Amino acid sequence: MSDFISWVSTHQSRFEEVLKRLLPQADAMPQRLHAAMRYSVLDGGKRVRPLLAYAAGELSGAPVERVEIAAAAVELIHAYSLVHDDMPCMDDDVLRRGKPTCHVEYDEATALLVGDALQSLAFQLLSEHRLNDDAARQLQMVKLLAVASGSRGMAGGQAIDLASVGKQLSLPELEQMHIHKTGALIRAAVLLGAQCGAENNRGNLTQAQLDKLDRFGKCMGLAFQVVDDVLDSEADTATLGKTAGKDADNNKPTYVTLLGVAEAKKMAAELHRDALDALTEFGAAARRLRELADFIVMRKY
Ligand code: GRG
Repeated sequence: MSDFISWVSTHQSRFEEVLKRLLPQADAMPQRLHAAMRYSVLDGGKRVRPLLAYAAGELSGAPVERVEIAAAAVELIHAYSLVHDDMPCMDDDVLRRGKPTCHVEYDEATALLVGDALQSLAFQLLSEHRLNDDAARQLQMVKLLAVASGSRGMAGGQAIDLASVGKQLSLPELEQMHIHKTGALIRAAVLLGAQCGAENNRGNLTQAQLDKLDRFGKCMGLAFQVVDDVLDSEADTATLGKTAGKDADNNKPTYVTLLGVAEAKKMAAELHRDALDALTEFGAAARRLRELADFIVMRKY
């Protein structure tokens, strides 16, 4: 097994335990809601955002126990967005992470509450654990995730997405949609991981360095979506663990419908290169972030 694959699998397993510990237990009242929350979050997903947070934390020298709280907050927001996105009022999908979607396994009202409760839990985690020695910096981190998930971030991107069905978008318009819908949370994962300050403050990066990481996150957020569009058009449902070809079926504009597969792949490669350029000054300390960038553009699911 390559060193990177082993790093990924160690961190995925470790993170699963973190989530199991942080989520409410299924036998605690209200049991059905808690069971549905655990069903929607545990045992599935690539955990790309938490892995990016771990890698950014390694780069900044942040204590891993702090990084994984921030990573969990981001993953809970991501999980909530998937649960809501799959509901009949949005994408109306029956399969997610290779199993029935939350509203199919439980019911629509429960799925709505699962999303609400996961979002609240994310902010509870960010506020009840010490993530940075500097309280003002920690408050900025809470704000960062709030903006990334709200109407100027992921939820706003989703609103643009819903409004764009059946419309012809220009490339800049499509880019704006995805920078918000998918990119904002990926960027937040990188920045939050990096800002979990070490007890001895070694973890504090300069603003210029954080800007470089932000550039990396922005490029990889968009690259992730371009690759997602290519996979949606090329891969099968069994490999993806979610319904393939959904965007075309729903008459949604994508990088593939706008540019064609070959140009979309070229665009992903350019974004990948720009992302790696942003890491140049970090040298060997950014090794895991580079490897994750390679994984994101080369992934098959
Ligand atoms: C409902 C507020 C709200 C937002 C929904 C994330 C999202 C916004 C919609 C999901 C639809 C979608 C297919 C988005 C494209 C990119 C994406 C986020 C894919 C899923 O993320 P992965 O591949 O999933 O990281 P896993 O299951 O591996 O965690």
